[in-house]
Amino acid sequence: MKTYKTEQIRNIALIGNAGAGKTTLAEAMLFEGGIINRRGEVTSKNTASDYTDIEHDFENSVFSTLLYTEFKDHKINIIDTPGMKAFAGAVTSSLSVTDTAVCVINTGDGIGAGTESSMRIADKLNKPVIAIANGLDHENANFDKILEEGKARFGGRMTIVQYPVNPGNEFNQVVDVLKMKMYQWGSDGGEPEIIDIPESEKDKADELHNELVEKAAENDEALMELYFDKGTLTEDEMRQGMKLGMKDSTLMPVFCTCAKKDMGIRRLIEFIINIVAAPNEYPMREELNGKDVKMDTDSPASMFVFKTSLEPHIGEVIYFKVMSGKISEGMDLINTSRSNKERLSTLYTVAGKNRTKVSEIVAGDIGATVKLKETKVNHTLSTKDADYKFAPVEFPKPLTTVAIKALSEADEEKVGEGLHRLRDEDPSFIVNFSKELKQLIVQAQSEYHLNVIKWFFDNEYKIEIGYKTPKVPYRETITKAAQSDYRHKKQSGGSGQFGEVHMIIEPYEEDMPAPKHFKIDGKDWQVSLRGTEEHELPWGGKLVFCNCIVGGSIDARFHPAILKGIMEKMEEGPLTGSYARDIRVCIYDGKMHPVDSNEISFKLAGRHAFSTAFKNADPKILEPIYNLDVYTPSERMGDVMSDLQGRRSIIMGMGSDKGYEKISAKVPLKEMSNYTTSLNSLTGGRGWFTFEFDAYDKVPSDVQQELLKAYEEEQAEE
Ligand SMILES: Nc1nc2c(ncn2[C@@H]2O[C@H](COP(=O)(O)OP(=O)(O)O)[C@@H](O)[C@H]2O)c(=O)[nH]1
Ligand SMILES: [Mg+2]
Repeated sequence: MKTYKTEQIRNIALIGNAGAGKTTLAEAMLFEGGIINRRGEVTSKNTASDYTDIEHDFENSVFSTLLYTEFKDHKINIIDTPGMKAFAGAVTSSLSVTDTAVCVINTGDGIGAGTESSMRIADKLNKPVIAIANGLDHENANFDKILEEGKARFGGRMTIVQYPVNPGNEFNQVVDVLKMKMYQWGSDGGEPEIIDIPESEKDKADELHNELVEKAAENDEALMELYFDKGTLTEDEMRQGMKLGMKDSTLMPVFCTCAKKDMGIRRLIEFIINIVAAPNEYPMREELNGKDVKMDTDSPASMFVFKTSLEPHIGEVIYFKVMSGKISEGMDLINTSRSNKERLSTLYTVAGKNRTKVSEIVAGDIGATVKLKETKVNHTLSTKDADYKFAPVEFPKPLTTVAIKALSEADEEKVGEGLHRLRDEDPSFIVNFSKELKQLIVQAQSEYHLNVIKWFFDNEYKIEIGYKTPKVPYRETITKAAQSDYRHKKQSGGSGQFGEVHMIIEPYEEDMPAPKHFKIDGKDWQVSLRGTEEHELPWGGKLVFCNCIVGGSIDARFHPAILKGIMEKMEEGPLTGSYARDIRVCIYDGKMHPVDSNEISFKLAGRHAFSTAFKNADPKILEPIYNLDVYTPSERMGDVMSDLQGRRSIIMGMGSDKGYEKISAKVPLKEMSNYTTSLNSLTGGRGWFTFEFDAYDKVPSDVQQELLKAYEEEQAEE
């Protein structure tokens, strides 16, 4: 294969709804570039992209796929992304290493929720976008509707470069208002006939041409002046203006294709070569060691890993972008994220399932290697001296949480291993074992995302797993002061055990005054404070331990044991075994025995006294409350609202944001399970949300009763 210079490289990502035609478009682009010599079909499971078993089973892209095509002395790296919202992680990492998003829209269908979600990611990462109106041969292809919907959702930036003359089954003509020519294809697509715009289309073409010229000129004063002087712009001037408009997200040029019949592909490739700049013309990815990195071949070599995947017969394949210098076969680099050396024994340029060995990959280009020791997604490899470390891809936060379990206990360890392997490949889900809940927790983007994990366990690891709603990390606290004392006494043979502790406990609050006087059940108590220890609890909240002992009734050497006893009970709350928090304990009296008192005795006395006091202090269960921001199309607002009300939520605010209604609410975590699925079905997949832990709050008394009952039953079973 030819070696390319940085200036000859273009990096794009195909984004958009599942079924829009991205994988088919990629196939046509490879075919046009001569990379493959016949076009596969998604339905025949023989495309260059979508080549894995799971994608064949799901009949959908699940991963991002690296591909490339070659055209007129340029190499275009194409990353085909999966369209479903579940795979937002793959869209994010793909856009992070490419310079322009090519957003494919199915004109026989509609914009689609996956398109919107991918576009949100492209916008967040400030990527220029080219829109493709694909599937113009569909019987019901409706170009105008797509344009109208697109403008409503993505703003007025959608600007026609091409429009179809005869959308529908017979589709084969496009008017190009940049070139001011008509393109016409034979039934096999491929190379078009370029002809003059027929009289019947002239007025429309002129009008759209002027719109495009204005849009191209509006981002640059010099161009604007030229336009006023001459009344038009040359093709080159327009390109220059369009480039600027795309960079500023004020212009999203619209092209027309029928990917399935290879119509409009060649023109699209040419446009990409002309309008997408070389990778070194875009801002450099942030470097974390404060180095000034240049994307040129003279700089020290470095590469950034954006994807890994385990592939049959070849092992783990590591996909990377060369950030600086040249990577050559046999080179040793340092993984600066792990500080170990890695040898790049084999380098590939990749067209989906087809890999070609190359001896060198230059700055800006994207390739793959194998047999690295410890290199994972988001790692940087660089020369030792350069010591570059690029900012990691920020993967989307998971939105669905489940507990996962092997159906057979013997497989438990393997489940953990399998999950970690999958997680290495897809950092948009998170795995951890919760010591508190005693459950293995998986957080993913959606239920569909969880189906992918299940598929791997069923088909590759051959381990049966099950998902369950995870337990809620409740907390316990008290709402009034209570007093109790406890004597631990044991006489067994020789030396005995003796410890007696008297305490008052009360709810802890920030900045509360020092303890002095209590009134408990009509009785007055006075204490005098000697010392205070404040303990931040690992599970949130505080335990404040006040020494109010007078007359040395308990030696200071036993205080740590008393604290330990209390802490043990805090860790396993008296109500439901959940962590307790926000309590102030005053130890004000007790008794020792000259011989039998020891640490264990005081620990037990502390523990029991605390437990009794806790139960008398009007204890309450606390639940985690989350701040939720939901975005919904306005016509679904009512349904989304009433669903939220059914989830014990408190609406905090409402507003409009980019054509969406935004609802902010506080919702108990317990009510959030299955929210991704519910919101999807309420909004036809278009709604989305973000949520974040806010605080713990008391559960309503009916919920408390339910939880106490459930805990009792659970205890009885054990
Ligand atoms: N009629 C027609 N079908 C298309 C076109 N592009 C793709 N398809 C079909 O639409 C289906 C989904 O295409 P695919 O490329 O997998 O979409 P992706 O999910 O965006 O990757 C496949 O069956 C394709 O053959 C097109 O331009 N016209
Ligand atoms: Mg696809």
